Amino acid sequence: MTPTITAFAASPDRGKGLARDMRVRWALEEVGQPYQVRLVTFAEMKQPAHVALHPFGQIPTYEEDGLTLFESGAIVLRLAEQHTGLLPQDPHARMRAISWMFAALNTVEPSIVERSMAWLFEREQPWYASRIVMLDTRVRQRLDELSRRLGDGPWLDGDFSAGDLLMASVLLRLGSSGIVDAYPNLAAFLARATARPAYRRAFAAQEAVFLASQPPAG
Ligand code: GTB
Repeated sequence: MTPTITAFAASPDRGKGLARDMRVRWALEEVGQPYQVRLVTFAEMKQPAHVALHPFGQIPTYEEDGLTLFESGAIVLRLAEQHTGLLPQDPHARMRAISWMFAALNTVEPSIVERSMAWLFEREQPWYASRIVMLDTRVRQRLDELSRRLGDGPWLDGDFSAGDLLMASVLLRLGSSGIVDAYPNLAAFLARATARPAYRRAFAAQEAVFLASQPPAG
């Protein structure tokens, strides 16, 4: 059965690939698994039919042969377990790659999300200028550590894995902040990750949703 994922009918990022369906699309493309997408509005996400799939009324969800999943990390893990290419076969290397998946989502992403939320919802506040300095410091602390560990390696631990996929997805959320550019090895890591054909296909697919929603030019 072809799996179905959910994604924003109108992503607030206007096709920049920052919403969390993008990492699932990318994983699907990496393993060569065709998929369908059901687009949902913000209102539909809060309706019982969607909440039955996702307890927090969010995207992405994943449905496949009677299995319903939420949480982008769990979905990527399912795909990586089910197919070859995203996790090493060696048991120790496999668990190290899974550690990087958790590190991306639990250790690196929270400070990046907090910074994005402040920029989105608090930038008109009088205290924003001092808060963003503090949030940037927290993000940089993680990037310092990550950059040190990555060193000159192409990927975080051996071959490209689901850990790299999630870490790159998380770092991409820093977007035009310029923060990643201060770390040449992390910038190169992102360039390598986003040059992968699977990433490009996933990006184009989610961007097409935004482009289709735009009125014809002229
Ligand atoms: N931990 C969950 C996961 O990893 O799957 C988090 C899921 C989540 O936050 N989903 C968001 C959502 O459904 C979309 S990705 N939000 C709607 C709601 O909560 O009502 C977060 C996101 C949204 C927009 C941008 N953007 O515009 O740049 C980036 C990321």
